Amino acid sequence: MPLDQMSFQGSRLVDSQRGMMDRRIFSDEEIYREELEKVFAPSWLFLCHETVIPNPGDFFTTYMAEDPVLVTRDQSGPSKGKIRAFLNVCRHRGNRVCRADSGNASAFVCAYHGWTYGNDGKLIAVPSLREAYYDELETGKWGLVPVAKIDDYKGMIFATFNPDAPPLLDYLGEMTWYMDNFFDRHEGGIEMIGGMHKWVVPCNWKFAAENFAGDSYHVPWTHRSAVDARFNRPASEKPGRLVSTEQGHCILALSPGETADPLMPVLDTYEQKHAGAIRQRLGERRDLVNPIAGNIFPNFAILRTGSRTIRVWHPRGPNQTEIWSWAYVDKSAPQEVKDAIRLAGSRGFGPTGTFEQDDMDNWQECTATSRGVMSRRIPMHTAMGLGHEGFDEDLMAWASDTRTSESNHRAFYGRWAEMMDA
Ligand code: UNU
Ligand code: FES
Ligand code: FE
Repeated sequence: MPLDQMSFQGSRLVDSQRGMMDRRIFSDEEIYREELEKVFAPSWLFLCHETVIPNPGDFFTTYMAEDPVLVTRDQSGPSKGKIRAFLNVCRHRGNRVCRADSGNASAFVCAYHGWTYGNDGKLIAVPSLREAYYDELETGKWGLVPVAKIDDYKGMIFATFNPDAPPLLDYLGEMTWYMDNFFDRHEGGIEMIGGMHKWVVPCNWKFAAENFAGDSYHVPWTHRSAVDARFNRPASEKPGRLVSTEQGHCILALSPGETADPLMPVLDTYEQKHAGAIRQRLGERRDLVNPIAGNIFPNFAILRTGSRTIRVWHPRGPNQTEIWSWAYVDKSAPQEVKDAIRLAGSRGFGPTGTFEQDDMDNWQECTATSRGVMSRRIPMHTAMGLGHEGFDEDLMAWASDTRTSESNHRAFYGRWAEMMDA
């Protein structure tokens, strides 16, 4: 049955006032295509942390939604060290130019016919330029296509293909303080642990995003077996908060002093030792909330419980998500703390992790059931805590009374609907 045009409107699909949602947004191909255009293309998207490409000439390949992207650092000249990003698409027949995950290179040679690009994106060599193109190809016009804007917030590199996008700092808005709770707790910030995990899950990307945005509710239930096996401590008793900003960014916070770290004494000792200094660095708001998870709209998630991980939910059709996940550590942490976090990261939130498996199983079934003609007609219930939330002047954001709420789900889908309507 074809959908009528009106039903594409985000506000028809998502009723964030009543907390009801149309489940076709998780399975419909047309809605998915619209989402790539209206949600992903206008947004700032996360590329990588600067420590992934520390040296001149370093590169990293990723995706912005379905578009392959090459991130480079200028090798020499006055702009040495400058970070750029391009569509990783050959201007000739459209082959994906750089196939390596990361490395160091002064030029990129297309595997198909050999068009060659400098790491500043310029087209610098074309086989048979004279014999076949009669020297008439305007090579200056056929460099790799750069992103419209690229910037970083404390080493987290973002880019957008939208020339009209607001500056990154405005796009992140109040979320920067919440991000500092993950990435700027100590002098020197963070660094990535080398290597990363990539895996494909048969789920819609929004199930992963809403979970990290604020699904505190699932933790004691979905992850009960992992807690029983003492991979993690039981959920804390204190209420916590869910926090969301007008741009659709979301944070799940415990109450101050609470921890959701795995049962590893070395981590407890480290966190206790630095709690005072962190409070001083981050300021008074730390007395109100202790952020542990979040989703930067649309598809960049951060977590500091169980492990320290950041991840991108790359959409791959309505029914598939490619998860790219890194572990990170405070740069200044002692080696034994870094080792503990690496271990906790793969054990809990790697693709075979005790927590990750529980989550993926649920997300894929939520996705699969939204394909049934009958089952997709049932609205999705997103009404937990309605009316027990509001703008909080101290938190500078919309916040629920307790963290067991769906106020962040409503904020995330509310923003999604707003962009689909634009
Ligand atoms: O288990 C999770 N995916 C999770 C845990 C998400 C957010 C907060 C805590
Ligand atoms: Fe939440 Fe069933 S109890 S999906
Ligand atoms: Fe989970």
